[in-house]
Amino acid sequence: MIGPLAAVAALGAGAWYWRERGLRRTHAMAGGLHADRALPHDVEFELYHNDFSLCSKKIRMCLAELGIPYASHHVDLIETGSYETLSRRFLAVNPAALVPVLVHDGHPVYESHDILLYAARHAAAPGALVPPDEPTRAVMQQWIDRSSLTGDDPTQAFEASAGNCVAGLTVPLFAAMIRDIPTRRILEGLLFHRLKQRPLVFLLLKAKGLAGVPSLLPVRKTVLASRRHMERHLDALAQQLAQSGGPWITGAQLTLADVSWAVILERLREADWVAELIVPRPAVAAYWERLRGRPSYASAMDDHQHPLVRRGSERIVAEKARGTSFAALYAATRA
Ligand SMILES: N[C@@H](CCC(=O)N[C@@H](CS)C(=O)NCC(=O)O)C(=O)O
Repeated sequence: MIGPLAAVAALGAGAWYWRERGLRRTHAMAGGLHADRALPHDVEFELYHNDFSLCSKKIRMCLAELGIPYASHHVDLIETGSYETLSRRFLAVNPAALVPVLVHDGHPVYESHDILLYAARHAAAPGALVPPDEPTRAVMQQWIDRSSLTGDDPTQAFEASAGNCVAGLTVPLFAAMIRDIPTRRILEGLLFHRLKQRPLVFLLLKAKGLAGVPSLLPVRKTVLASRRHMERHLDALAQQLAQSGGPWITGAQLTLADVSWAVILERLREADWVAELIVPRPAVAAYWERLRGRPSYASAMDDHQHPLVRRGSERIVAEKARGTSFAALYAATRA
């Protein structure tokens, strides 16, 4: 009797999976406004975002600086609880299953670096966050690009992008946070995520735990390589601040480039890299202090502290204090 029952259950599960897979198909979406897509909306601007997500923080800070009010839709990532990005409801908003998404008058705008420029163009105060002259705008763009999280595999472009390095430097925080997430929720990612490598890494980090991160050789190499390249990006940032005369990246005006770098420095704080990467660079430390003094930083970052991120940061501090190979990973500068 068990045989036929098991066969019926397996058939049912298979049928469910094929149906869901069809309904939850994901694919990459080009950045910018998609005027051809219409979404339900209540107000002019709506933001789909996540408390922890780097790119979401960037857009929250940008909208706060521009004084653009928006309706907020928090969407969970696996790190904050579940793959809500893979739900049918969210895939209708973004078939790429990524946050953030800005919706303007019912039309979605994808890719955070494009959203920044789009939002600045639609701000009530003309010229806010964007320099008036073309050469300075080009410098701003160069620093936005250097801070962007690009490509399906961030580990492929450490040289070009500090945003991608941040993904590598966040690995300890991922490991610390994923401890609180049930395995079955990560498995949902294996079934439906476009990039299976991501849920696989989370499963591995969950199995090994925070203390086990240094024993995962490819992961250790990724952390150390991202750290090495981040040092170079931060040195370049210090140089740029000296060259522009500050207090901001392009000079006297706070721009979209500063908003993009604020979230990188904030993530270094969350993953407890401040002593290793920021403190040794007084110009960067002072720049970060100036950014932290902006009300927009408080509303985009401090007011969105997720309890799982806070707990994850505390676990990293505690593990470093134990002086194990995990502490050595933070102290090491070479693979
Ligand atoms: N290039 C995209 C990257 C967006 C992105 O990777 N978003 C992350 C959060 S920061 C995400 O939604 N991840 C969900 C997942 O990979 O499962 C942008 O700048 O908007």
